[in-house]
Amino acid sequence: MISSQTKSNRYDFKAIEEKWQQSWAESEKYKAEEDDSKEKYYVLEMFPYPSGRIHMGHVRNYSIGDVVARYKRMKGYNVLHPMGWDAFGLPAENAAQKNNSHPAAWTYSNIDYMRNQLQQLGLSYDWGREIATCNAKYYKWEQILFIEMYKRGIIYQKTTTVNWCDNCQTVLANEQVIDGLCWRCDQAIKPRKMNGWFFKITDYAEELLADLDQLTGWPEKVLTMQRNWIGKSTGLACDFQVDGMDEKISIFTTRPDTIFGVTFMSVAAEHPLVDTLISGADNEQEIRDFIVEILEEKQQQTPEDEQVKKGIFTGKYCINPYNGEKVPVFIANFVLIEYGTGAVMAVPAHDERDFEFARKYDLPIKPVVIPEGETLDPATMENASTVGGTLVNSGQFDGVESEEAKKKVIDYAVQNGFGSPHITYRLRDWGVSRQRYWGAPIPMIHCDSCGIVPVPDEELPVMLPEDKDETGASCRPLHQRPSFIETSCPTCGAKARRETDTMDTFVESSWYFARYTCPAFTDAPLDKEKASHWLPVDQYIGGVEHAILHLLYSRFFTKVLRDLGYLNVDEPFTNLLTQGMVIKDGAKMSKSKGNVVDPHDLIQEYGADTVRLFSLFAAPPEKDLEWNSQGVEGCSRFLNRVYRFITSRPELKEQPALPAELSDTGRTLHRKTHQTIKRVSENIENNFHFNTAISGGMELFNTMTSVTDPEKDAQAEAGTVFQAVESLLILLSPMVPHFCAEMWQEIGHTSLVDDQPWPSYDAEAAKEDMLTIVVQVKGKVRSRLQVPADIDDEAIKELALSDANVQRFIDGQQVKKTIVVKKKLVNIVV
Ligand code: ANZ
Ligand code: ZN
Repeated sequence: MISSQTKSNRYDFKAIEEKWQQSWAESEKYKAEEDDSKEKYYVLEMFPYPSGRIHMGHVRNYSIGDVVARYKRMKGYNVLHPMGWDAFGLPAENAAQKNNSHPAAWTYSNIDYMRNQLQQLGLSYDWGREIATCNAKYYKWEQILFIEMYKRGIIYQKTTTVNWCDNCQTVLANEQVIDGLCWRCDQAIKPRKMNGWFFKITDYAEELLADLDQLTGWPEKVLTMQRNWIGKSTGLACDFQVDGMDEKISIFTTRPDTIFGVTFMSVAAEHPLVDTLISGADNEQEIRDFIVEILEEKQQQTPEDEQVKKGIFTGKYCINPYNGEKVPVFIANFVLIEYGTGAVMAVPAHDERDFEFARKYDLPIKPVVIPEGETLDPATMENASTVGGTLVNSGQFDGVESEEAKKKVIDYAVQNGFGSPHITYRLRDWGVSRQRYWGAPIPMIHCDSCGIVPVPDEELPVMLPEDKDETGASCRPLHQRPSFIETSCPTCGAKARRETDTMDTFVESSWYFARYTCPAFTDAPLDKEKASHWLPVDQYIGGVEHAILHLLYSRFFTKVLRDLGYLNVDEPFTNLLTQGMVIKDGAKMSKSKGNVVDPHDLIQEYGADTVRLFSLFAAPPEKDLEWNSQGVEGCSRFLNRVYRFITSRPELKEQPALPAELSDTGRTLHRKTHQTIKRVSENIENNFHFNTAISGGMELFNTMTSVTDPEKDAQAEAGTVFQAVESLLILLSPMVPHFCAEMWQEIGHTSLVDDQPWPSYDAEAAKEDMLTIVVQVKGKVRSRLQVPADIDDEAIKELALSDANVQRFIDGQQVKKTIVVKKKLVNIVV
């Protein structure tokens, strides 16, 4: 690809990078310690799953984080920048099965390999704080937290219908079911009833929602996604008596103003009253078959699927408590059991789904809210009318406006004791049980007489059995290992069974950022003093694919940890940067698409600094980065040019001083230097636009080469050049740290570029020179313009013609000619 000649022309990045990596490691350069004399800054990138080797997405994410860390250090902050491994999960089991090895062996060897790769990138981590979540030293504390949460009532067990994949022998989260198939193996999933452990995240729904308002450093789109996921709705919960039965159906509605328009009732197939409602019906079997049918369809479809609405009459009626009307009760496929009360008062005139349903089954449509200036005729309506208006056919509420009516209708239910204001969240409790091997064991014991008993503290951690199981297989799930299961009850001593579920791996990633503050602490999950010192994370950086669950769970855990007394913050991440994807040929780089560029090869060929530079230069962090091999070449060429510039000027080693009086050429460079300091600082500080910061550095370098061009007469003084080189190295050192460290010493410094304070610019020096231009009309001086020295003739002409005084003297006459005498004079002929 590259001829040996151009290759030999390159600086020896390998030697330089190894030298500095070793030096940083030996001196523990990036070790973080609490230090109250400096302001703390905690920058964190989402930790990787140790899949085997790093990919370009990692390079990008970690390069961005490293620039922030290095920049903040130079700005005088005490920076915490840790790294670790999200090390539990299914791929390790699959790999172990395939290679007949153990998930631990596979995982730890991947970690070793990837740590080495990250070190080759020169990332400034405090490696002393490294965490691997599969290590019992980590998950022991997670088990302790689990028990504390259980004792506080934040964790409970319940039976639910789960998505079960027979092939993977595991429960899948809804997000892991794609078109009814397992995301991993593409087999059809089946519903299955199981007992599982749940975190009561819904207890925190309101706080999780309200506190989003304080996250002003998060992208708006992520806040919106979080809000929608929590999905708060306010309205009325009220009871409809079942006609002729001693049963009530509770509904939840966000449109109490439409209550007089109810013409039927829809309940979910799983609704607990269904059985009672239909038993004894003439067509009971038909109804039961229908229920089975829609339940099966439900399993196959994802929430986004548009489904054909269908239902069946139960044979029963219920009574609208507001007007005493009897309406038929249907079982309908679009009513969700998980939401609200699992039953919906149907108002076809004002709800789209109900409208469709009513047309299909020929049910009455009764408009009760009339938008201003409209009439609604049920016979001809083609859609529901979903906007507000004035109430009609609504008894004592006639004439009231929708918003007002909502309140009045709710008040009426409260006064008469059949309903109350109600808030519903879309958010569900977090099911954390997994039936896999490679996860943190849930530290509970089941005793026939004592029920659920937490494993006593002194017996923690409940270690994941590392040996092969009875069958010789190394990663069978715990429920298939009798020797793990059998235990005795900590309370009564009788024979008991260990819980065999392991935790969702999202649990580990929900609090690792806190454990980084005290990774070696052995008394408790967290050292409150240290955690309080460092948290919240000032800048969190990661992929937008984690915008919902990981961030929501981390926020939830932060609040729980606060309530358990471990933390004194409400939110974990003050600022969030979601970086775009790395794409090639129009698609996200991925193994399955076969468009992967391996950073390992790039590092070998160009060096880590070039790879970092490219990933920072090719796009601003929040945008997608399009892979481009010329871009990498360009970055490599740039560094090589800077290298040759510096190394071919031995006079720089003398560290010449800035002359007291600058020549014109010198001033040009001096000005560019200060403009660049300003530009790079602002681009980093305001929005992390490293790409424009880097082009600023490149421009400065171009000016450096042009003002030292031996072909030209005027050359900048050595002192100005020296100052420009110094600034360039400092400004670029967060991005290309090895290169700048080496070049810094190349220009005679014994200090480290890392230890240089971030430069501030001199506003006076950065100012463009101004020129005074005389403007003449018909040969008489009529105005003087102040313009920047580098202005072009066209711009001067425009300025002159639009000048108020000049306009006055042109006085509406036609301008025949405008003559510009370079940088001196404009003559206007009319
Ligand atoms: C009557 C009504 C009339 C409704 C009307 C809407 C418009 P959001 O805003 O998303 O919270 N609903 C309630 N529980 C449901 C369930 N388990 N499955 C499916 N739909 C359910 O939606 C609240 C509305 O969704 C509720 O208000 C209810 O329909 C329906 F003109 O009640 B509404
Ligand atoms: Zn017991």
